[in-house]
Amino acid sequence: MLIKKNKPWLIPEREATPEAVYMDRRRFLRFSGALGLSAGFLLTGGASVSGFFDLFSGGGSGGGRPRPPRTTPSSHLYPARRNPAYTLDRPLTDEKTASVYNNFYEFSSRKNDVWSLSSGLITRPWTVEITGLVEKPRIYDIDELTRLVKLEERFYRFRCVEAWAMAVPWTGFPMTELLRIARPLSSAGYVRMRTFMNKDWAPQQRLQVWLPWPYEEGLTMEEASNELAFLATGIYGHELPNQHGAPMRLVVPWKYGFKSIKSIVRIEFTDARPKTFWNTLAPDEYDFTANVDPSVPHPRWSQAKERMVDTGETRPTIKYNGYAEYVAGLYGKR
Ligand SMILES: Nc1nc2c(c(=O)[nH]1)N[C@H]1C(S)=C(S)[C@@H](COP(=O)(O)O)O[C@H]1N2
Ligand SMILES: [Mo]
Repeated sequence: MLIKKNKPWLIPEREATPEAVYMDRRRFLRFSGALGLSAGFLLTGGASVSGFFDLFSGGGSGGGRPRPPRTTPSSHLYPARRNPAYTLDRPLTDEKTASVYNNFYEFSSRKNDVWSLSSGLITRPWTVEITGLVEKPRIYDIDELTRLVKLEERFYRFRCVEAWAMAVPWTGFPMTELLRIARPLSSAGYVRMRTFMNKDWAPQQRLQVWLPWPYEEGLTMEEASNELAFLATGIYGHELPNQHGAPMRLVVPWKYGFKSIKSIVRIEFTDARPKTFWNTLAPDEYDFTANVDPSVPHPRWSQAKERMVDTGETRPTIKYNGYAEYVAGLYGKR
């Protein structure tokens, strides 16, 4: 058949620039299954596979497409079983919109530039250090860590402090699983999480020297122990693409998006409240707790409403982003 004879996946590197390529992994897997291609072929990863898919997608060189997730030793874990306990009152956000509208200041402060500029992030090998006040401090390889847990898919609302919102199918595991593995001591009051520091990958860590790199975020132990706190390794049924915080990021859906730190390299249990990136920069605008609350305006704008990023539809903001039944108890009567 034509496809095999012409080996279209062997297209020249220059025709498979990350910027030009978008791979819908599910569709690709269907095609590869039909062609009898093996996991070994998939593991060759990168440009050749993407280029191959491109020929079927009708996509190709029309810029402005997100970079595909690379194939990794954990790719076969996707799509994971969906946990039906977490449902939504709104349709899922269109993947193409979500993947080109990102906050990831290490790469750019312009949302629609992040997906292309984050191609410099190298996510294998990748280690996550568990340290501080724990019984089992250890450095885990990311693929080792995901094998110690059971990945699941959850649909969550997501609300940025800038008043835009999404509805996202994340794949990952609850933070409580990490606590089970690490066994924090009773003296631990907080979890501090840190993003990579690498000026070769992330131009803004080199250029914006006044920012408090590396990006750090934190939760109280009570918050980290809540069933909603989630460590995401995937999105839309495949691994996280770089712009969403590969290979692992936090998702705390009752808090403003800046709490949901991306590309985590270190998780430390501590007895002191951690200094965090946005809170250090502008404490009056971004507080440590940062729970979604329509009645507390940002100093420069209202939080009463939110705008869905794909449809532009406006909805009223809901306290705790709609998750009061899970988390209101953490905060008493506030
Ligand atoms: N390391 C790091 N994590 C980060 C950010 C960042 O700039 N750097 N931005 C935060 C903000 S403000 C938001 S709204 C979300 C955006 O996540 P998304 O791009 O996957 O939608 O990531 C959060 N995590
Ligand atoms: Mo945000």
